[in-house]
Amino acid sequence: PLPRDWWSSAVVYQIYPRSFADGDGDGIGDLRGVLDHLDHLEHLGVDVVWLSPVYRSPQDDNGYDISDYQDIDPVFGSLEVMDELIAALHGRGIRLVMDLVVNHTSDEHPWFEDSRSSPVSDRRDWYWWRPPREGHTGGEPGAEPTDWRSFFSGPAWEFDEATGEYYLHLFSRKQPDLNWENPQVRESVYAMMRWWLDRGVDGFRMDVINLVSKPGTLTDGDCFHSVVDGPRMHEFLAEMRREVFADHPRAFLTVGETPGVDVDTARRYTDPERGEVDMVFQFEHVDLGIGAGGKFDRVPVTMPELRESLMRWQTGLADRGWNSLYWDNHDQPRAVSRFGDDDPAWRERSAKTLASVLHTLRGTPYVYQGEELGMTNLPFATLADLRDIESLNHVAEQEVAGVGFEELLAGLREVSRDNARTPVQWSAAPGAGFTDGEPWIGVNPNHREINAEAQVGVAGSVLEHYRALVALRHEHEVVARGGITPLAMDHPDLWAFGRELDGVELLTLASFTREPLTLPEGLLDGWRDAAVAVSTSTEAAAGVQEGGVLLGWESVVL
Ligand code: ISL
Repeated sequence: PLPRDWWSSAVVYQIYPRSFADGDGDGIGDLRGVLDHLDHLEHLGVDVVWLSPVYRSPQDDNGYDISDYQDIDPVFGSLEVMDELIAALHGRGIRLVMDLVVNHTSDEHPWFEDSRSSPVSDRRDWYWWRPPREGHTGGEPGAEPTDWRSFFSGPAWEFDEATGEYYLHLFSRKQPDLNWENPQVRESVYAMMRWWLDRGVDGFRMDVINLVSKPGTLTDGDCFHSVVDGPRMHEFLAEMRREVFADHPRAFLTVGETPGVDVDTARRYTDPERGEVDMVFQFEHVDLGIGAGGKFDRVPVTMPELRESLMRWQTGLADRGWNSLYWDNHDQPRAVSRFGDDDPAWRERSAKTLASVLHTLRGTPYVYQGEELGMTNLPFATLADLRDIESLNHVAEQEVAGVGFEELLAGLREVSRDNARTPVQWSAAPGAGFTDGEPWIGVNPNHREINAEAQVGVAGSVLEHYRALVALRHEHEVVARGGITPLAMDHPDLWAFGRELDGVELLTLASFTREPLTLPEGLLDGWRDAAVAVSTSTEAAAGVQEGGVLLGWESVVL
């Protein structure tokens, strides 16, 4: 049987199915498309697939709005194809983690339809219904129960004419928030989770799970800070662990998506002795560039700021709890465009170096589809290029405020979630081998150079570098379990750290600049004859070992 903490030596690969591969020619990725590309996953060597939502959904937020948790949306396939996928992955020794979206449902979920039907419905209390603000008429501006703003622009409350009350939606108006105070809600969620475990899935990635415990009374103020890491959060997670996972004969992986979480809270969420979740996705490093005007108002981030943040999480969770490690996902810009250098001269080197750092840190690394190919952001040009509800709502809201699209373009290009959602580039063919039809979102024109076909088995490719790093983790326990020592933390361009386990040591040296850099004195003492575990190139390894120099954007793991 698997040890309970099997995930500490695992690498997880995230599939955003809509953009992964289209198996039926309708221009939208689907489960058949995933089944068609299992060789790619096996070649890469990943242990786990995290599948973004494929449940039945009106697709207002690409499946993060679920109308039936126990069915597959026809756009992606069917329960039969899902069973086929689970079996096929297991046949290759790959586990499957489903996305669990239970902070909210779709407004088209029967639970919400029932809740909405009448103030005395049995399920009225399953969601957050509130009367208009005192002295106001429902539906008029300012009549919302609180002044909260939704994540996707506009008020977090939607007025329902039929019953004269508002419902809460932290995300789109088609994503009403479930009321976790009601034990029936929690029991229904747990029952649904058990149903999926019995079907063979190996765990869950829990969407915005740290927003489910709302405060006792809802009052004016910043919405996010009012609801994040709420009063009953630890209680709910411990209850879920007991009700769903604890007595199960199989071992699972649970990862909570927890925006805004700090190190101390994350330690509590992931402390094995408390029995809550195995690890969380923290947001500090991806929230660094946010300006005073919100997500799309960008401020520059330096490498030392990025390093300080991630290394603080490394040491903060060194003795208790566990880190998940990620550069990007379906909500974030492409890693190489954001943290590396996507100029054609530096793209491959910097993509590989980002991987060298992430995959030799302590924690469970996550690879977002296409990251292993060095895929880049797309320079969106017109409104018609965008698909994401967050971006589109932002543009609409700003337009009302008199801000034109041209002014918003730089921010959108930098951080629109659509950057991560362009189709995976399988080949140089039109449609990038993603689809034979008309893709639902534009293919990046650089698929002619950047694609899987051009990289599989090609020494020095970004893909083969990822493959080497995955293998390193499997072969050397120090990568998975070793302690971590930050090094040269005052260097402006060098990211360095050591790992150690039972006398086996590892040294990661990574350059975050185009210029060659001279390694600080003493750093290589005792390391000059060490074996090269992984490097971005043989020149890079030679430069370090013979000259004490790290070439531009290269990295070496000794
Ligand atoms: O994407 C973000 C920043 O622009 C986050 O605020 C994001 O909305 C937040 O991390 C929650 O994300 C998750 O829940 C959302 C869904 O849209 C995202 O795709 C999902 O990852 C609502 O279900």
